[in-house]
Amino acid sequence: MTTLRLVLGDQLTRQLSSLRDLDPAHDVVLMVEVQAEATYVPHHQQKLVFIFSAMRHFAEALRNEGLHVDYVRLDEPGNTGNFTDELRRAIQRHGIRRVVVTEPGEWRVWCMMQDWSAQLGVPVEIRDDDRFLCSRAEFAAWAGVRRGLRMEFFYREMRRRSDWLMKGEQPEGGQWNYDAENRQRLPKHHVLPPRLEFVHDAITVEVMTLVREHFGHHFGELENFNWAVTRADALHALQHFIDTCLPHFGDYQDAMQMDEEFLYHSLLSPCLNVGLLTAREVGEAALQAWRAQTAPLNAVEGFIRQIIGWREYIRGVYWQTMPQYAQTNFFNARRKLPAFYWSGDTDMSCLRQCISSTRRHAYAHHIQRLMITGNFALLTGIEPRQIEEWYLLVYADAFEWVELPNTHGMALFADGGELASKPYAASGAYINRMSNYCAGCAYNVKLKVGAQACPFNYLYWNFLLEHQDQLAGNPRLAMPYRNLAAMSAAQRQQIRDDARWFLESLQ
Ligand code: FAD
Ligand code: DLZ
Ligand code: SF4
Repeated sequence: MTTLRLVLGDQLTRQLSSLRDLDPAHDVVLMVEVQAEATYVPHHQQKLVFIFSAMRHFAEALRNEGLHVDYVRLDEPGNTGNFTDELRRAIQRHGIRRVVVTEPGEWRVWCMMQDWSAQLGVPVEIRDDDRFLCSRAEFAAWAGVRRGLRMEFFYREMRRRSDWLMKGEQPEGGQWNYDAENRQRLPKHHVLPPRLEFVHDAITVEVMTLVREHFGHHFGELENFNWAVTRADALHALQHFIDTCLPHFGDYQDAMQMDEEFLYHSLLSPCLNVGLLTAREVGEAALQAWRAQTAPLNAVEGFIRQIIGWREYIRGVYWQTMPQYAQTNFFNARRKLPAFYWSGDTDMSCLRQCISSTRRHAYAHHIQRLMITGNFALLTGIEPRQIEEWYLLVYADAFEWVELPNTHGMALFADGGELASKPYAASGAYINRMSNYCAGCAYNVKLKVGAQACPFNYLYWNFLLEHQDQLAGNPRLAMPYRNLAAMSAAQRQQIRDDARWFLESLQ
């Protein structure tokens, strides 16, 4: 019996559950480039090149193994442009009796898959995606009756389960978390390692031409495309990170620096999210560096917490709470996304830096996403749906399972505290502490109000004033609310006036 095994663009792993029991003599692997996936949000041009090039390379690797791969290119005559119709055509082409697929990363596609069996007239088996260390069912069992799903407790559970950085029942070094050591600003004149460079082979060059032709109007620049698109390149990127960046990853994890987009970050999220690397091998490589004493504990723990803590937890929250999760809007935020999120054309140096990195590389690191573009959207009350779409389309690593909880829950607190115990709201003082952006800014970070004052300053206090009813009872915000209470009525009025003037000027 011929089985069709559909592999999606973010499932490029040879050990994928849907490929596991593949019969090379009879089965067909189907991969399709479809217009619907390229445009459900208008993805950054680099993200499209990354996904299509990685898909084509993966198909080639499967063929080299002797497997029968049916690959439908975007511009192939007859391509219907969506998963369901491409499956229907393939079922007819190959006389298929059964379809096997691995569960997708987005609720939207999950809903589509539920109808496939009925629509296509053949059984469709949907398998767990066991590239994750915690399955959806395991996360649901952990979440159980807990009211707030806190990452720290989930993370400890994952440390115990994986036995990573454990000494019996206790965490290695005596602490679960070394975050306090991981908040250093980059020293003056510090020399950073250059980004690893990848050569564009014929497949990537061909895909770049295709993307320019069909999606040249999408956000972002293609010139600096430099993502790993093969398994070999991804392994090279991993080794480069372990050798060159991991030793300082912890120290400068939260730092930001003018014209330095990458610092000591791994840049591995696109590879992890499409399957060119697995979370297990990435975590084990970091552990190995710690055992070999080439990276310190604060760096390795910090990195492992991102991989088996945040990444798995975010995915768990997504599947545990969708589709209702995306509908919440705790602060009733309604503002339109400002035009400079697309152009980078703003006098605020911090936002200009992060948005230009996003345009140039389809990348910004975590603190830029959370404390600059995310913080600004939170303080100015941008409608969650609009800023979520922005995050989903601008980054090479963006898939809804990971983008949505990070944006909706962590950056915007739109879930009212399901994920974070308080909003990640911050004034210019935080940005000035963690970066040198303010030195090149038209505004003055030291001024709290007035035309020259840093907008993050009055917007921060205005945010707390506006949402006093919802937030004043939060024990983690007791200190800023005490500071607010100590201000005179005139000071508070000036904050409100400056914020109103600024918000009006945004439109
Ligand atoms: P590093 O700093 O080197 O971290 C190592 C790895 O840890 C990352 O590759 C990633 O796989 C994982 N990781 C770290 N933090 C998180 C996190 N909060 N959630 C999940 N995984 C994490 N990450 C995405 O992969 N896709 C997204 O669409 C995405 N959207 C985000 C939106 C917002 C508003 C915020 C605040 C964060 C978002 N993140 C997203 C998380 C994080 O910013 C990126 O994973 C990280 O910047 C990727 O760069 P890196 O590989 O250099 O990460
Ligand atoms: C993101 C994406 C894009 C742009 N294009 C394709 C595609 O043409 N074919 C494909 O199989 N997958 C693509 N993807 C990834 C899917 O959108 C992804 O599988 C879903 O986001 C669900 O995880
Ligand atoms: Fe950003 Fe304010 Fe600093 Fe300017 S002064 S870079 S707006 S934090």
